[in-house]
Amino acid sequence: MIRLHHCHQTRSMRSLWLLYEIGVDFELQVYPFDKTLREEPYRSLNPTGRVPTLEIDGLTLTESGAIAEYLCERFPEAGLGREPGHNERGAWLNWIHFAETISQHTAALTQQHVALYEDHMRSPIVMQLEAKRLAKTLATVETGLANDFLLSSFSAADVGVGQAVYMAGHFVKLEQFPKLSAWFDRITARPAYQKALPEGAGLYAKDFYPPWEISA
Ligand SMILES: N[C@@H](CCC(=O)N[C@@H](CS)C(=O)NCC(=O)O)C(=O)O
Repeated sequence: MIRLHHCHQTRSMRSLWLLYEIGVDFELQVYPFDKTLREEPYRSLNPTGRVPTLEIDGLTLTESGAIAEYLCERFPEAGLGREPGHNERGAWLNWIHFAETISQHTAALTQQHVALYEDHMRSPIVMQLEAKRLAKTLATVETGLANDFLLSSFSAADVGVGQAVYMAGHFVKLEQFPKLSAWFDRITARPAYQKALPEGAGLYAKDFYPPWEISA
């Protein structure tokens, strides 16, 4: 049994997209992005109260990078991993975990723009700084894109970084990065990505949150 615990438009979308790419059967448990994650029964499963959580092979995995590595090793026939000894192994691992470098800034911006809903709680300086630092991570993707994909062919690295860029696009305009934008359009046209999108409301009420604005 494989069971993914998921909230729409969060890092667990990375694991969901990857499971759809692999094409394996799994159960999906969707939660609202609220205190439900910090209460029972979810708290017993993931005491930190975060998503994703993946139950697989009697294990409980709670880190999206570890989940990507585990799933690619467990289902090598999907061809989305790069096994030890492969000439792209190091680059694959680095991109898988670079998704988190992107997402730490998106998480800070989500806290500022979405979670802290009263203006006096927010900091324009933090918003601007985090948006600049987020843009810098996207510039790294822009320069790292030598091919149609992050590596010589589509892999879990595109899923992890692609999902991080999807969230980042709520705070930084992607159009300023032409190679990244073309790659993002390419990978998000995939049916597995489309299936991982929320049907209704997700975490973000708006498509874009300008960093310099405090809402009225
Ligand atoms: N390093 C973890 C981070 C997981 C994480 O922080 N997820 C966020 C959603 S994007 C979350 O569940 N936040 C809930 C909270 O902070 O209360 C991973 O990559 O899976």
